[in-house]
Amino acid sequence: MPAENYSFDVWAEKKWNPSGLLIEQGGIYEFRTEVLEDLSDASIPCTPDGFDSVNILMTLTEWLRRAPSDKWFCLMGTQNFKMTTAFTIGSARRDYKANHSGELMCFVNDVSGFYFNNKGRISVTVIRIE
Ligand SMILES: [Ca+2]
Repeated sequence: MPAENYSFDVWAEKKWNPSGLLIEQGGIYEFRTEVLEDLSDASIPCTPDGFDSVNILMTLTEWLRRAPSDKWFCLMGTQNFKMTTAFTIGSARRDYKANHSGELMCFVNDVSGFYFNNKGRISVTVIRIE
């Protein structure tokens, strides 16, 4: 099967970034990222791998993150806006096997009401391996 290669942009301040790409259950996908505009959460510079809490307030609110066990600002994917399908992407991921079918949606991990102070843009490339 020829590799399918698809790119789209993710804005850090957007709670959802629809990709226009249908992910198929059982497919295996590789993700690559390139930061097009520097990423920051308020004054904290970061990467698509995310960052650990830098103060007690952040530590105490980790459980409020949309994906509580993933780092702040870690690049995440879901299908069709369903948080039950959420998976970690980060800066790169080689072998994501889709458990669901649906449109790929991406976001950087944050508390729902705190996207207003996010900056940056990431180009995400998705390659179907199998
Ligand atoms: Ca934020």
